Amino acid sequence: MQLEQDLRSAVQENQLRVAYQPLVDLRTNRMVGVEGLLRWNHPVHGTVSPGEFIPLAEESGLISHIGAHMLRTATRELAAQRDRNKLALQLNVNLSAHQLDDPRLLSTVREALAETGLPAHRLCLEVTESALMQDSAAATRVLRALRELGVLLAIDDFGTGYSSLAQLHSLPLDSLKIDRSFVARLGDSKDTEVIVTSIIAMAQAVGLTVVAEGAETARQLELLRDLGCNQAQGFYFGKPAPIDDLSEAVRSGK
Ligand code: G
Ligand code: G
Ligand code: MN
Ligand code: NA
Repeated sequence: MQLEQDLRSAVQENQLRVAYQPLVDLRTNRMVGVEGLLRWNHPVHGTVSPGEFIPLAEESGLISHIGAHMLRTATRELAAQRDRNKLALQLNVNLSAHQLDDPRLLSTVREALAETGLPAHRLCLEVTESALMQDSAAATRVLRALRELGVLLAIDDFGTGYSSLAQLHSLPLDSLKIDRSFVARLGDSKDTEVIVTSIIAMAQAVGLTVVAEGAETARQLELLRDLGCNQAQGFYFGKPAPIDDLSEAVRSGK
């Protein structure tokens, strides 16, 4: 398949870039971190979404190569940003289910940190609920090993799968990201507000930092703040953008 061929050369040709989206602390209104999101500038098709090419990378076995490239690029860019602007931001990077199965993952993470000097506790790896549920015993082992490197771990898209917080409690997690489908309905649906309230309460009771994804309106942020949500991310604060746009990307919430 042509797109798969193209993906093989994309890393070499430097067509894969990382866009960064701010993570904002809801008490201080300050940017505390960024999530790095892959972007592919395809020479013919233009920007191809990771929603399209990550599955392709997984099917073709290119994911560990691309994942390593992503980690190296994002840690390098963030470490440079840190030196330039004296900003000690957290960097979040997504991992797919296949990457959790990859025996090279640990050394890839260790090397990216060593090469760039980014402190381990500034890197947060995001895994989805569904990735964890595929083989939870194996996933738990990998997460524990990553935790031993000193990196933080987040569960992403929470609420879209079928895991319970009781199951999550046995995993070495630091934060929980509420899926944006819930945030989108905040303010319109009382049921959603009840669900989000209980997710926040349960997650915080087991010591997790709670992050709301996909916050687009001041109203949603006001509700999230009232519910005690710790951090938020979304178009309201900024769209994913190149690293150099970061300082301008954040608009303070009310
Ligand atoms: O940025 P966008 O909304 O297009 O992302 C679509 C999906 O691709 C999201 O689920 C996001 O988590 C995923 N994604 C973005 N960057 C990466 C990456 O570097 N690795 C993996 N595994 N998934 C990514
Ligand atoms: O699955 P994950 O949460 O990693 O995916 C992140 C994706 O969510 C990115 O592709 C990003 O473009 C998208 N995203 C970030 N903020 C918003 C938002 O406020 N609204 C919507 N609709 N999508 C968002
Ligand atoms: Mn994510
Ligand atoms: Na998510």
